[in-house]
Amino acid sequence: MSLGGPKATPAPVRTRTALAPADPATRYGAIRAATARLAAPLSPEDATAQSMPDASPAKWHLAHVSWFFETFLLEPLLPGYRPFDPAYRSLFNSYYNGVGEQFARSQRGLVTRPGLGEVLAYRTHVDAAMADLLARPLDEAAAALLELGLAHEEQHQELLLTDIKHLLAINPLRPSYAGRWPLTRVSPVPRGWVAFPGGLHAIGHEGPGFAFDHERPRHHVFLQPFELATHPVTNGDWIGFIEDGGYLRPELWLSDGWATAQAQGWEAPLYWYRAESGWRCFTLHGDAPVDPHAPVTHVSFYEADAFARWSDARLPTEAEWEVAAADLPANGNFADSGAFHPLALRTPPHDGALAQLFGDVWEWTASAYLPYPGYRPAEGAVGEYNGKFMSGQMVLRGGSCATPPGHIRASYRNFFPPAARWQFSGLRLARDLAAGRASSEAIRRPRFRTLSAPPADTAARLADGLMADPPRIASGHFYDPLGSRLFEAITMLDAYGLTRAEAAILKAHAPAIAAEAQARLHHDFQLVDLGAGNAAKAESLIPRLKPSRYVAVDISADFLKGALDRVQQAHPGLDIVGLGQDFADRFEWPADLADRPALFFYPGSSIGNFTSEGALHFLARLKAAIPESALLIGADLVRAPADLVAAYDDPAGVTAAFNRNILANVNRALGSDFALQGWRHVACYDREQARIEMHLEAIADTRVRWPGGERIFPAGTRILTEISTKWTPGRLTALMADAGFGDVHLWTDAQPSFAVALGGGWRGVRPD
Ligand code: AVI
Repeated sequence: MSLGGPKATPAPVRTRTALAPADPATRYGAIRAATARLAAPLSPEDATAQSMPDASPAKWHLAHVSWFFETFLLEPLLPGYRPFDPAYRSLFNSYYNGVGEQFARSQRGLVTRPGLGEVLAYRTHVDAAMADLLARPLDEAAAALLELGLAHEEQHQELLLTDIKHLLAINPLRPSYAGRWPLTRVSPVPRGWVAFPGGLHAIGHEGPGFAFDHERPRHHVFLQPFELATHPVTNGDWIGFIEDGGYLRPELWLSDGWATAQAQGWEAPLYWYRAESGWRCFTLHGDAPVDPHAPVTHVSFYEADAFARWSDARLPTEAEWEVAAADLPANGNFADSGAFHPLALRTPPHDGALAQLFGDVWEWTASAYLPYPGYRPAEGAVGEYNGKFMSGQMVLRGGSCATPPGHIRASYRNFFPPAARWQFSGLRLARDLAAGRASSEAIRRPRFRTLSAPPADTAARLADGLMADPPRIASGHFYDPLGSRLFEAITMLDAYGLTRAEAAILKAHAPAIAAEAQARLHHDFQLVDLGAGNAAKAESLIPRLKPSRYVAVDISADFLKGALDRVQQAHPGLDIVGLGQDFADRFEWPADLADRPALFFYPGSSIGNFTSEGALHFLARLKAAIPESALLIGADLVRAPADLVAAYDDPAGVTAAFNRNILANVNRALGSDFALQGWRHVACYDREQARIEMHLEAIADTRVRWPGGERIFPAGTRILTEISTKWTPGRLTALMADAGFGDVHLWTDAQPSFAVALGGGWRGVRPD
């Protein structure tokens, strides 16, 4: 079998190399003492119970590793050795048919005698005899068996931790195995990609030093060019998967995985639960919040595979993983850190480097656990160690926070069935790289997702609006594909100068705006384009602002696809996300995208389409979603009413068509029977409220029906479809400050007809 476990010293060390090679007796003593330290916090009751057939009681682990030395070294090699208790030969035999009978694995927790004290005495007995044996010269075969026994004990150290975690997690008191681990804030590190060339590579163990039989022989594999993510998938990434219905969408899953997820009711990693304050989980330090920046763990191969598909990526093969790891020191967060939990990456890896390859979490690979070409199990019963498990299991690489330091190496192969979740198992993404491409930058693709309001809710709210006095339709319903095209046409009308005025300001003041934005944000920030449409406005900003991520938000992710492909071509290294969301109606921000400060970009005076309370509420929600954010906003200014009305009532009738199209969208969403030609477009200016109002006026008495309701609109009845507030610099500045985007800097055109304002960021929240 394959696995690892820790040496429990409490210092929070992040790098540790292998135990220095020492004489066999010293090495034996150190590893046995490490096991005893790991078991020390456990009561006899803790050590006896078994939580499931896959997990063994700590007492059994303590005894079985001693049994291994007794059976394979002491009995055959130490003259006169007397077993501690001959009955232990089958009681603590795990799966070695060559040794004889085995006690049922699923009933190990029912063995109350021998008690923990007797098992510890058994260990002492074996240690004394091993001291005798190790005082004599060992031949090569005996030395190899000793190394195997030590590696075996280290594997059970890891199992002892994962099995006790599974047991304690069942207890509603959520007891802690070890004292609390201090939670520290880290700066999130964005995922990057590291490219590897295709061609012939060698993998497998060769040369001196211990390795399990299944790591041999070293052999050649042919790989296509590929790239690996700089670090493992994080909890924040995983929350994004959950929120996007990852556990509810069979198309993301392998058939067996989907069946298992359904049968076992998976909706999050093992040990997670949803609390009012957010996701929490059970750790070896007891109950804790899920750290969004730490690697996700306790996911099965099936979940890892579904996540990779959702991410438009895949799991690496074990050969790809080993090629990437081959020259790296096996340092990381192993069991000696005392964390017993994966930790967030603190600093970004330098260019071209992979982080957290060793330690933290075992990384599932896409590779089935199979023999390497030319593999031969060892002779005798120890030949049962690995080879007979080469069916129905998947390979994991890299070790975990429960693996003892020095136990792991680049060629190390761990394996578990694809549904197993109780190990510290996570994943790192991989992608194919087109031949000849030197880096991933060239083939990055935008990612898309949709956060939609439940349709029943939408219909109910539409019906309420139609029954209200005066009746109204929320202006979000303008923007189906035709509505978006009509709006684009509006922006080109002579009378509608707003879009051009804004573009001119953004262009004329681009260096100053970029300097202001950069002064207010961490160098690693995301540009969040609210109402991105064709992304043209953001495209002019990106080269100057240099965000690390561009998130385009619009009512439908589908509208964004063409535009974002174009932006990606122009900026191959940029992380691009298209988010479909009616954000003006209900703004939500995915947790995995809250990993870095944001510059919210809300151009086009769309803020005017809210009521004044609505505008404040919306901007305040942006601020609350990402407190370290800044806001770059465009606002149409108050000017002569006749000019304003002309902008919303063009002689060509484009705005009228745009307005009437809302009825077609309502018919689709509500199932109503509005006849579009029965309604007249009206635009007027309310001086008191400084706002344009658009209405649709019934030309004649009109009855409109929808499932569950109807209303007669007498001729002349107006349905309010949009308000478009006009601003003064003072009112805009006050709104921004009230929402938390203070310290406002404002630019206008000469007339002035339009203002672009920037507020917030760390300068905006600094106390004066
Ligand atoms: C999207 N929004 C800012 C436009 C506006 O001017 O209020 C919508 C619009 N309605 C008619 N023309 C343009």
